[in-house]
Amino acid sequence: MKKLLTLVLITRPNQVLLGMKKRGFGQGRWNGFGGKVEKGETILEAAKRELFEESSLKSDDLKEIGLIDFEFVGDPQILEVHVFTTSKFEGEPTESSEMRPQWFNVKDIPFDTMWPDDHLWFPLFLSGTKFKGYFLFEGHDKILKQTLDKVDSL
Ligand code: 6OG
Repeated sequence: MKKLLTLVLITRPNQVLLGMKKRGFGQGRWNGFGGKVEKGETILEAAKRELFEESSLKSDDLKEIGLIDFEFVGDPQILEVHVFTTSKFEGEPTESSEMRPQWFNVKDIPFDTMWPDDHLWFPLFLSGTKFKGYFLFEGHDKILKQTLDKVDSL
């Protein structure tokens, strides 16, 4: 059983935009913008929609850079997260009911307040390297197993 999700990371020179998740899955953690792919939309359409809903930003330039499968002990559902990035966007980051956006210098990314997988693959994202990963979680804080590979295409 797989559930498709999106995650969008917006950049500008030496900075990345993250949102503080205010409710739901991942509450209290900084993350990119995204959510579930709905029936009748493509993964890219979902990525754009969630980006706009959560940050008020629009982009027609999202590039897929990563694909990560997350499994949680005791849960048969695998989360298949499609990670996109762009530096071309329109609008001003605006707080939504889900997310409070904030720019971070790439040297000051708040990994302590993010999902524990992020510090492993962010260096690949930040260097423009495409990647595929798998993380098995016990609860929301502990990674039991992981794979992470650079790929030429997703
Ligand atoms: P909603 O359920 O709120 O979308 N997501 C994760 N992101 C990271 N960095 N690490 C994880 O490790 C994640 N699990 C899920 C995908 C959830 C949002 O959170 C992302 C979606 O953007 C377990 O609709």
